[in-house]
Amino acid sequence: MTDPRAPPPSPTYSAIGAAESRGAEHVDPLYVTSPALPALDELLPFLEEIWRSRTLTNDGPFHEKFESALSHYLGVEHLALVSNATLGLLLALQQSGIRGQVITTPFSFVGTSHAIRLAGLEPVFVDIDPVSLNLDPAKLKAAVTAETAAIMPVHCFGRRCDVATIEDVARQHGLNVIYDAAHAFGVRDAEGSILRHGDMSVLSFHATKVFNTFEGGAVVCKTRESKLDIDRLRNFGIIDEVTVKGVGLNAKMNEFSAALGLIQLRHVDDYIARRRKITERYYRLLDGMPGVQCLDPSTECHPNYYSFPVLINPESGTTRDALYIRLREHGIHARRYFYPLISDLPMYRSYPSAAQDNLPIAQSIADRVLCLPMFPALQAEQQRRIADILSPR
Ligand code: T4K
Repeated sequence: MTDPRAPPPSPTYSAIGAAESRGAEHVDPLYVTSPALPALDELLPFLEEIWRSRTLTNDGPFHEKFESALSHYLGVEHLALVSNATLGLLLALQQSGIRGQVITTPFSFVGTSHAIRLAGLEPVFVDIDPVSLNLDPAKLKAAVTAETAAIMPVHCFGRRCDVATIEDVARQHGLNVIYDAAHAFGVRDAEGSILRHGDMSVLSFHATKVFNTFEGGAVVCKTRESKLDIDRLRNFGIIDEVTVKGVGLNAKMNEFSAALGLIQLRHVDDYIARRRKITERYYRLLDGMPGVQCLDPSTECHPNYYSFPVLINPESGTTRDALYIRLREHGIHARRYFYPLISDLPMYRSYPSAAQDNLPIAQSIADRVLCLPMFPALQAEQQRRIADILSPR
């Protein structure tokens, strides 16, 4: 019997194969992102240093320097490097010591809910706001019960959550707040980094992010004590040769990633400035295009231009999936982040909060969203080509 919650038996997937075989020989593929890297020459002295010292991991000298330089760059006091954001989220939940349910968004990368489940907790999905694409504050308030132990909001696409309401709700009910800030590197509001909100915020430095160390991440903590807890838990809970406290795991950043991170910090302002120009060009190119809706630029924050999602509405005269395939026929690999919703995936769809009528806005956004290529090296000519393909035939 067909599962009613499975993503539509996809004409899409077979069509993609056909699209690729038609388009592949004519054009170089253009992906949704392409990692920004420094010149190899800049990295070589750091690699020579690692080869000389033979310290490859476990809190080496580059790790120490990068942790401190990154805290300074981000304007946060307590930060622990980790090997990726998924493990960072898991460690943050472990450190909080909570039991029970964690309110979160279904409109995110699956790693968000996986971390909750891996920590032995239960995700409770709450619908999103149609403008911010983050947790809807009113629905969040209504969803809190005696079982709720924490909130894990996501600053989706680097757009800041309604942090004031989230923290009000958390204070009233004594809940932990752990932000999934995987997309939010360098985003600031009027008072400083948005990573200062909540008990912890977790960044990703994956290849696809604004700031990459191949793989990597960081947990930004409110207090020094919790940072020291994360330091310990990311290294199996080891305190010294004979003492282990808590069931930690291996979530350490290695020396290569830390060295690369130090160099990437020299360039990240330039990467973000380039992303900004690309974003502005997209707004100009897509202005007035029927049915292709750009998101409202965030007015409260200094953004990082991580992603360029558009919503494909009926006035386009076509569907999101048809445009997705049309782009692929021309070698352009836009992505449907985040479709399907996490709540529609097999391991989550039986939770009561995953019911589709509980999440109408998230469902509607997931069906219409398309993330266009966005990375610092994207050329104006490539953007014009994308806009031409998107425009109504
Ligand atoms: N929370 C949120 C909200 C997240 O978005 C993520 C990750 C996490 C938590 C977990 O963070 P980490 O544990 O990863 O630190 C990608 C990334 O793998 C994932 O990190 C990211 N979010 C998610 C949004 O995107 P995929 O499966 O879509 O990636 P993939 O391999 O299809 O890559 C997308 C495109 O990027 C490719 O078409 C080409 C380009 N690319 C990718 C890689 C890996 C490159 O050019 N070079 C590369 O090395 O998940």
